[in-house]
Amino acid sequence: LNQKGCVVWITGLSGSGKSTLACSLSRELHSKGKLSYILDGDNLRHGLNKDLGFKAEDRAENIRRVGEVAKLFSDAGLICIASLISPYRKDRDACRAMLPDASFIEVFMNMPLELCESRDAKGLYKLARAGKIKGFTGIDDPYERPLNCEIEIEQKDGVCPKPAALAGQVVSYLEEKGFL
Ligand code: GGZ
Repeated sequence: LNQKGCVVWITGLSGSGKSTLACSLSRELHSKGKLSYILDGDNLRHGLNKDLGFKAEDRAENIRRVGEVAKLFSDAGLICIASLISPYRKDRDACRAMLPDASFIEVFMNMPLELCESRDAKGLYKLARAGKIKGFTGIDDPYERPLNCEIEIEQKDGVCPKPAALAGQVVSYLEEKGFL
């Protein structure tokens, strides 16, 4: 196996398309014969992290654990795709610091809150607006934008790029950096 592992860390608001990009990227890597593994915040909260809530300390612990697991996958030579809101810069930077230079690739889903809220697949924004969920990221809890991420995903002319195109963008980056 001559695969150099790395962590693609996707951060952004709920509904910004993190999980969709993670799936699309994983599929694209699979089709290239590359092993990847998705660590999805929402899924892990049913198992490994089911003891954690959404207070700042709980989110920090959530991100720390996922960072440690991502590091294990990366050490094993896989491309680990972590998809978590990870709203605090210091928590994301702590994960970055765990990994060898250049092998932590931060992808920022820079989507407007209004767009994320308008999607509201699970109706959580609606509940947050009604005060039925307290401390919801983007509503009454902070999201700290990355200051120097490797890849930033934005809308172009009010249109969100297609997941396959976004996955292609990440794949190109990974090729350029010698991870593929
Ligand atoms: C943010 C919340 C909250 C609060 C429940 N704030 O869009 P989803 O539903 O499927 O994914 C969100 C998920 C966030 O988990 P993470 O592990 O990614 O968060 S963090 O990185 O901040 O630890 C959302 C749901 O959980 N959810 N309550 N208060 N998102």
